[in-house]
Amino acid sequence: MAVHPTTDTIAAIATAPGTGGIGIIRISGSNALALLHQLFVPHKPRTQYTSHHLYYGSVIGVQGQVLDEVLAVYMRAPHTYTCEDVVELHCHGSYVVLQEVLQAVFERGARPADEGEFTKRAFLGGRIDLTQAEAVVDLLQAQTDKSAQLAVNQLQGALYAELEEVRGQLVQILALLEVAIDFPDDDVEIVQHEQVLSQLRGLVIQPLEKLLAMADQGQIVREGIKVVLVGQPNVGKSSLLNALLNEERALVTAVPGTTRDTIEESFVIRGVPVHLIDTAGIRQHEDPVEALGIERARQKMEQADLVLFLVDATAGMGGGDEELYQSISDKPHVVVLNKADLVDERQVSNLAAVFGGVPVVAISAKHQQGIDALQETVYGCVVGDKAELCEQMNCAPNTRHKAILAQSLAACRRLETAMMDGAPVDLLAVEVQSGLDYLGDITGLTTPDDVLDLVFSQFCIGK
Ligand SMILES: Nc1nc2c(ncn2[C@@H]2O[C@H](COP(=O)(O)OP(=O)(O)OP(=O)(O)O)[C@@H](O)[C@H]2O)c(=O)[nH]1
Ligand SMILES: [Mg+2]
Repeated sequence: MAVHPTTDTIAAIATAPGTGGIGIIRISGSNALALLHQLFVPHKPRTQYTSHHLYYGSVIGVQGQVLDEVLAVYMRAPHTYTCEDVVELHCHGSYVVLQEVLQAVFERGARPADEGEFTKRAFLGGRIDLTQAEAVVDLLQAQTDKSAQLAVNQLQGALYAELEEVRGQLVQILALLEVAIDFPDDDVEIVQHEQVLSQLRGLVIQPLEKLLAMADQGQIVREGIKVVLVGQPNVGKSSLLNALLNEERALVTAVPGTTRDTIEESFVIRGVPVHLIDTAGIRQHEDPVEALGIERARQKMEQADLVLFLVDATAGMGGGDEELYQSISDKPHVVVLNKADLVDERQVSNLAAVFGGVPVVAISAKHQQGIDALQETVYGCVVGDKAELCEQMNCAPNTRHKAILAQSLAACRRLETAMMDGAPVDLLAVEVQSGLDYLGDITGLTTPDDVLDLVFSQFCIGK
């Protein structure tokens, strides 16, 4: 990201690229109002604009030509997105018009905004903390209701509040330790040794562990999981893809070797995006095209978060199945016994018994039977024993937060051990301070500039 003064006036198209009903140019900085006066001719002549009111009029180019008819709004600092004076021009949503209007703004002295610069100014202005700024990116990229909800909660300060709670506890512990350092001879027994330890465990270490678990679940909710359908030709992989998507997406025929290339589609199970990949049936084959498809299937198997291993229940585990199963059995997997409509229950349970301990679901992809149960099993594999956490989670720490949370937790665990070992008080204070500093890095209190640049470079221009 380029280094620019944070005080000059910036402008960008704030709406998505492409043609829309309207497109918005956003201008922020101390010159915004002056620019409005130069650029905009209101329909009813006026010399002043009331903050947060819309005005109808025209935007004019430097030669006085009308570029567009717009609605303009001036928002006076500090009650704006950036905490600075902001002007927005609601233009017609043509890319050409927006570019012309933006150019006219630049010609009057504003400069192009960097990625995320509006949000960065909101952060630097103290309106939001760094976790709230990051939530803006999550919100823009959310793929499901659930991930959007988590991002909104975080935008409203849910993660910040949790971190502040932990920070508050650490500050209290530090204060107690400092009393002991400052008055070593007094009877200020580090007294509340047991009490401090239990405060540390219950109100610092446990909440940090919970936040870390939320980061893992949050990543799943945000990014989803890769599920690969694997099996011999004709076991019904493409039929299952169609059943899960509820549409005839892949070709299904009775000819083994129908699917050659991989087919990727996404759907959602209980708020978790599932990226589902149908592959070529795996067998020894001479056909060079099919062989390429099989090679690709093996690559996808390697990258899978979860493999659905399909077996044709009418054929049972043949030689080819055994070998293929060996190759996926060390990955997280679910065994799917397909074509259960053609066999009786005893055959199903005999076959299921072969896979002791592994989740097995009997389905009929063709007749849409057992699909809900399969979805529940997949969800169970994804969330593991964290189902409750996943349901109650109110925010989702990202990978950056996760790495720092882990360091803060490590410092707190060192503190716990040092306290149990009766280490000197000043040493304990060092660990508390280190735990505190890490938390400050998450919220932006003490975050170095290069990390800030990295965070804001993930934004689009105009946000
Ligand atoms: N009776 C029954 N037939 C099924 C079921 N699932 C799939 N079939 C049939 O089995 C045949 C193969 O199905 P596909 O879905 O094409 O199988 P595939 O595993 O994708 O096969 P390849 O792409 O060749 O590897 C088709 O004739 C399907 O109609 C099922 O649950 N019950
Ligand atoms: Mg197929």
